[in-house]
Amino acid sequence: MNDRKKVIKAELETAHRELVDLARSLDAEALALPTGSGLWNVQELITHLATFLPRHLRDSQLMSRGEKIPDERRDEVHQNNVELVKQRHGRSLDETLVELDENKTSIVAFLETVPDSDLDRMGEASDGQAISVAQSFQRVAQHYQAHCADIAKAVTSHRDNR
Ligand code: NI
Repeated sequence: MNDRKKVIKAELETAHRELVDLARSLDAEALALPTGSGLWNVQELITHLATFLPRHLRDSQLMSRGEKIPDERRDEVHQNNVELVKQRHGRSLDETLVELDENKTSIVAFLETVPDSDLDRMGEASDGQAISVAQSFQRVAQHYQAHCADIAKAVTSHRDNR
């Protein structure tokens, strides 16, 4: 792996580890807290992070081959995310973290196969933004980080309101 891919891989691994550490630090009460999304509680938000990746991986793979991602409106992506979380209702955190880990392993394995020359290939993300293949990997780490911040906020505001 070249240096650039090593940096992207390290970002993914770090964001993933931070998410797992945060998830493991939460008790049942914290896992049940509502989040700012208004839709999911903390545990469901972690489930969302464990389930969005196969679709994202598919999109990144198409992008790396210079193929267009099939047109899907943003609310369909959202609906799909909602459905994936719903299907896993009642599942334990441990099971969710196993799925999260499997997905992270697949995306890192895919990163290792992407030729360096394809990292700057441009494509369209599911929200319509023009992004490069490298950015599509970075978005995974950013997605973990954004929702970790949502979780931290939910936990903090609950503590402050007690
Ligand atoms: Ni999200």
